[in-house]
Amino acid sequence: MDSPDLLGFDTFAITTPIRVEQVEQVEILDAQGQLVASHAFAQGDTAGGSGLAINTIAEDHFSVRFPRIQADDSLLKIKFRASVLAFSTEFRGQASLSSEPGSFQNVTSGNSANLGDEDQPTRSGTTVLSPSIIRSERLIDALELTPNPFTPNGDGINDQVAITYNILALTKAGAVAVRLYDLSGRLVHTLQQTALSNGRYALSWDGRTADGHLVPPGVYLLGITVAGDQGDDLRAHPLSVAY
Ligand SMILES: [Ca+2]
Repeated sequence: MDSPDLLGFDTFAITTPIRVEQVEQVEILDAQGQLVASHAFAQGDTAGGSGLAINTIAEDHFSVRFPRIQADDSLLKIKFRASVLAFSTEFRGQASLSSEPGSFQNVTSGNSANLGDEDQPTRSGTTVLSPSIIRSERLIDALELTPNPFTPNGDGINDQVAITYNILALTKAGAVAVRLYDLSGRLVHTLQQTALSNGRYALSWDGRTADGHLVPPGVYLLGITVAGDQGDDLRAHPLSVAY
C-alpha cells in the first residue's frame, strides 16, 4: 500500500442494532479544529453540500460519504440517532476508500479520543451502555399495529394489519409468542411462536383464524410474550377489525 493514491478515506460505515432513526450531521475538522466541511441532514435528506452525503441506510448499518480525508489528525464527526436494544451495544465503525473496494480500516475504541471541548472520556468509546434497559425490565418495545382498524374484506385496501415490535435486553434468544384474543380472552390465532434475539420484527395478520375463517368485526387483543432470563414480559394492544 505504498501508492499515494491509497492514502486516506472517503466513506465511513457504522453498524446499528436496527435501522438508524436519523443521520443528523456529518462534520470534518482539520488538525487545528477548523471546519473543513459540514452538513446537517433533514429527515429523508441524503445529499448535502461540499460532497457530504448519506450513502446507505440498511437494517443493520449506515454509511456516509465525504471528500477524501488524507491529513493527519483530521476529525470526522457523525451525529446520528439509533435505538439500543441491549444493556451494552457496540457501534462498530469502518473507514474505507470508495475507489478501493474491499480495503477498509476498523475503528477501535479510543480512536476518537478527542471530541473537542465537550468531550468526556466515557464518550470516546464505541460501546454505549444503557442502564435504563435493565432498570425497566422491559423486553418488548415500540409495538405498532398499522393500520388499526383494518378491513380484511378483500378489496385490496387495508386488508392486512402490519405488526412490528422490538425485542430488547435479552442476553440470549428467548421464546416469543404473538397471539390474538377476542375480548372474552378466547384465543383466536397464534401468529408467531419461535425463539428470537434482540431486534426489530415484523409480521402481518389477514383477519383469519387458524382454520381460515374471517373473524367477526370488533375489537381484539394482540398479545406478545417474551421469555427472558430474569422473567417474562407481556405487551397487549387492542386491534379493531371492520368491514
Ligand atoms: Ca379492506
